[in-house]
Amino acid sequence: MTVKSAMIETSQKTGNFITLEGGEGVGKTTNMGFIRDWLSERGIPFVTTREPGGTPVAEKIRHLLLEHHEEDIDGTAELLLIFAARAQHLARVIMPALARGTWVICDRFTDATYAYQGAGRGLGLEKVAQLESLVQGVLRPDLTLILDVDTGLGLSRASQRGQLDRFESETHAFFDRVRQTYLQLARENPQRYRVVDAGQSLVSVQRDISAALTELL
Ligand code: Z5A
Repeated sequence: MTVKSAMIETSQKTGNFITLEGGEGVGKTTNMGFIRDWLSERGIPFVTTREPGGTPVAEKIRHLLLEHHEEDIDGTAELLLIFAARAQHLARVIMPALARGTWVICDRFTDATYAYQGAGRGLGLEKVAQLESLVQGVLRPDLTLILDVDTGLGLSRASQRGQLDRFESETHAFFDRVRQTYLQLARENPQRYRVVDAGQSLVSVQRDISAALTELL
């Protein structure tokens, strides 16, 4: 595949593209179920998917990224693996769905790369922006829901799930940088992002998600 053919033809996009973001234990998986029900009740055609992953090949890259290795994974290698998985996911799942008018709800997307690799790993936001342009062209989500919770509370929710993967084993300071970067992205582009206080009760979180989705209709 040439670099040019990997670029996204956004002129073919008609469905809405919604991404769900946030640090550890913010409740993305829990609230994905709510979003599915919300769309089904309104008869809106949709697919749900996730990153890294979303296709068989991209899921293999996810496995490589999340598992522990004896050899340290270099930060730039990690960044490129994430965008390799994303290119595959865009070409095989996201763009075809949007082109046929299906909404795509994705558990994490490029904002996670800004937050985790750009800030968490300290690679810098500019490198992420360069790869974002290369892989996505001008495609950006129509709506990004950032589930925001105090870092300590998120980590304590996540820690109840047992064995920690390669990211979950990071420090509190790492996850603070992740959180602050998400909030910075939201401040810089308030049209696209909605920050939801994920420290509230689930009912209140879902009321806020519902309000943000309604704005898209
Ligand atoms: N990653 C990256 O580095 N760069 C990238 O570009 C991308 C990803 C795309 C995998 O992501 C890792 O990939 C991720 C970043 C990296 N690493 N980490 N760590 P993931 O999304 O699959 O993994 P995750 O972030 O760990 O998500 P998760 O494990 O699925 O957590 P969650 O979905 O946000 O939370 P949850 O499972 O729905 O909820 C956690 C618990 O809290 C659960 O017991 C709930 O019942 C409870 N909960 C949820 N909401 C509430 C409220 N409101 N009140 C009380 N309790 C609640």
